[in-house]
Amino acid sequence: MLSFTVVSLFPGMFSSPLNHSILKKAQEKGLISIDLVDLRDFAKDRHRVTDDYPYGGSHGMVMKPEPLIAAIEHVRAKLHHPRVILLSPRGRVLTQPEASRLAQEKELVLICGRYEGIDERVKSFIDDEISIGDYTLSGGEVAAMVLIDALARLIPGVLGNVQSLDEESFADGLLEYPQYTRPEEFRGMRVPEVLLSGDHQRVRTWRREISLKLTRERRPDLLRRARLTPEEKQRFRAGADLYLALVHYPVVDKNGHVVTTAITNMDIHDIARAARTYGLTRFYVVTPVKALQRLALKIVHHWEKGYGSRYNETRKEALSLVRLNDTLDDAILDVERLCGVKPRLIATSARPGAGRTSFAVLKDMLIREVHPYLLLLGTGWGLADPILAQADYILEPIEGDSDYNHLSVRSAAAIILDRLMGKE
Ligand code: 9D3
Repeated sequence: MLSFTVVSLFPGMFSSPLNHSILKKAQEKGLISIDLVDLRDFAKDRHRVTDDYPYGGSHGMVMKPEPLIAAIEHVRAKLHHPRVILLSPRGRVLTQPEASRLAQEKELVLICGRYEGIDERVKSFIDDEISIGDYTLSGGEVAAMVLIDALARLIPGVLGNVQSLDEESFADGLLEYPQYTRPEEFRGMRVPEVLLSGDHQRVRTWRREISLKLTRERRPDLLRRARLTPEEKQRFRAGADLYLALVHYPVVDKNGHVVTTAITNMDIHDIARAARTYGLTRFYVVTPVKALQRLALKIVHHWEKGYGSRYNETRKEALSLVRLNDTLDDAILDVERLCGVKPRLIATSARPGAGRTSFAVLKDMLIREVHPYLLLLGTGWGLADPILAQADYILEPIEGDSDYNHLSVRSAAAIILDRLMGKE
């Protein structure tokens, strides 16, 4: 039995979500209980005020401490050893492991804030602060409902025996495989043959494979923490931390002037195939020129969705890594969105210079550090100075034993990827 006590200015918001389906049944079965406490009842002044202007001035209002503390003390006195949680954008972000831990508790008190925040002194009366993610809500109520829902389904008996399955699929940390039900054919789309085969081993293998691919593509951050077999690690985890960007602006021409270069078909194809070969999951093509973006999209679309996808499956697999971006910052943001942290930038340059990082040192970092890196390749005569200045590392140049040093960006990409990600 897990008892929730919710303190809120809007207890009425909870009635509908808590009185349907699983949460309703869980309460009926006595597996969870939810008590709603109206914060307004603890505002003891004549006008029952719960908010006030912020000291120091700013927009919006702040929740006064007195009613909140009165409510917390009231519910603490009625319970045994509750854990008092404030729902707050500043809290630890709720995850499945965090939900599992909290579901072990017997009594949870959930404090829902409103307005622009609560008086800081209330924090010393609470045990924990939880957020449900990096976006802004209007108050803690919806977050409290999310928390209740996530915890309730972990209480034995709430889901019946499907429970174990639910935990299992999250426990290995992968995204779920696609599901189908009848009919076998819907508007020309057939249920994959393997699911009709009755061969359970084949079904398991197929589902696992799709989960792994989907996770690599959409949530590489999960993949790094997922439980994989050694063989799966080899195939899916290697290289998940290196990303590649081919920059068409700002780069320099042979006179050192900053220019925008044109996209070339062959660069996109060859570098995408190299990226896929070395286990990368994204290849960003950066150009501010919309017409060139459209051209590149046409190429990618032909091979991904059009005739080319049927003509050449492996080409399709490589080009699925390609993403088009207006600016390098957009590519950086996309890596950050995927991984949860900003990538470190590795610039490349054909010119030697002070403070260049060697391939050996960088390779070592890539193996050791659980952190994304974005490798920047310049077209034309190379990346412009502002980008070199922005980079965390500048890779040493590739040099042959000659006085000629004019590799194409495609060749350089392949050599760099092999030196950083290739098997010995
Ligand atoms: C000016 C800064 N704002 C913080 C992002 C002020 C602010 C906005 C909205 C403070 C609180 C709120 C209300 N949000 C919650 O109470 C809340 C919340 C959320 O907004 N996002 C994710 N999880 C949560 S848990 C509680």
